[in-house]
Amino acid sequence: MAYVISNALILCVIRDQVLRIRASNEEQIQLLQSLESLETLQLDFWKAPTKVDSPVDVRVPFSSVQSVKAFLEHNGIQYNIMIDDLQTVLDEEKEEMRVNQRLERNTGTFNFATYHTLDNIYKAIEGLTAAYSGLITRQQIGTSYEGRPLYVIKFSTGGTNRPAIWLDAGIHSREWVTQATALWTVNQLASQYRRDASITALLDEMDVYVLIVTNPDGYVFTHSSNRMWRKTRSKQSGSRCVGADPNRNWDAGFGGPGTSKDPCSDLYHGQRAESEVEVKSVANFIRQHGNIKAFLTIHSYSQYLMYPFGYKCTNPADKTELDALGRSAASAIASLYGTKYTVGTICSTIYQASGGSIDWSYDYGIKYSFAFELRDTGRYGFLLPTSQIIPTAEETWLGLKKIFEHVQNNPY
Ligand code: BHK
Ligand code: ZN
Repeated sequence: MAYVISNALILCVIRDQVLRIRASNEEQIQLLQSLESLETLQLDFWKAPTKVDSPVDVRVPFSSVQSVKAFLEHNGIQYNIMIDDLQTVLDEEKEEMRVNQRLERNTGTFNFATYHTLDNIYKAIEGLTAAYSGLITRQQIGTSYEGRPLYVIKFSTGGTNRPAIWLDAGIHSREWVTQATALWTVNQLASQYRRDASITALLDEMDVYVLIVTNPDGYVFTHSSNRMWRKTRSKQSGSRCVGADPNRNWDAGFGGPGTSKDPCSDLYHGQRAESEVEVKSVANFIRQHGNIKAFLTIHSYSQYLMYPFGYKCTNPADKTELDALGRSAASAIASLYGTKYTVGTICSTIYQASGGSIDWSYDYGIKYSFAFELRDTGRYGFLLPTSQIIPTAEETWLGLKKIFEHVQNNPY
């Protein structure tokens, strides 16, 4: 009998959990930060502890669950269990993908409503370029650390080096709804030319560049080995740990607050600005192009629409305009399914974070620099169910269109 009981116990307790923690004062924030720096606990902060009252989501490995809960309770820090059994959610995601992919094979059509491997995303890109050959072309802007092509899709109806909009997704590999949304967006943009008046007007004047998988090595790794991988996969000399945070690797306050010099950290800034080839390839592309008017980057999760700065907590010169535009995009997003976004600077919305892409693009002179954080607010976090891919892409599209229209109507 005891044997059966211990078996059942093993069955129900061997699982990682995601806790949502609410610090109610500065002292508790400090306590959480000290927890974060204890490497033996192997905590994975999905949202970092920085502000009183803004929830902190942390993945706790099974081996640390008891001690972390005891620590929180001992210090009177409030928490609740966001994901009781992470493995179950991962298994469900795998099963959803399996069912969706079978559907795809049977119908012979690409399914935008599921998550795909890198190979299949790249095949879809080929398919789209063939289907819309007069409108879109595929351009390789570089090669990832492990040797994979970085493909940008270019929308152009003519002209040379027209003013252009940049859109990237998947710089953090585990944010799967972002690559899926960007792929849906490419298809939508292509199919709306000569259908939707504002998209037609946009593409008659401007080009659009979309990088769907900014961090392909990380993306492959999330499929093969560790679904929760965020960084690149570059080797770090003198460390057994791999990868740098590509959104801490840009030349904007490099190495400042909100970064780590520890290669084992998820916030590791890398050896130097643009040390990550994926970052350098995009930065080179933007510099060489010379006529980019908007720089939009897509992350998940939290439902934020943010503008600079993150490396400092001062407002950008264009704050009034960016804030108004951000709010109008957020209300467009909410108009479809009621999804509520918070709009503001990176520093005021999330936390101080240095070396991020939109700070670099803004300081480089690209006024319309925004970062999206798509659904949700933490129920599933990075593991957003496939049933939410299309609704997320649809509502995001409305926000993107507001920004596109404003950029087109406000040349500078
Ligand atoms: C976004 C843009 C610029 C600076 C910070 C952020 C927040 C982002 C990050 O890099 O820490 C949060 C995140 O990955 C979850 O998408
Ligand atoms: Zn991210």
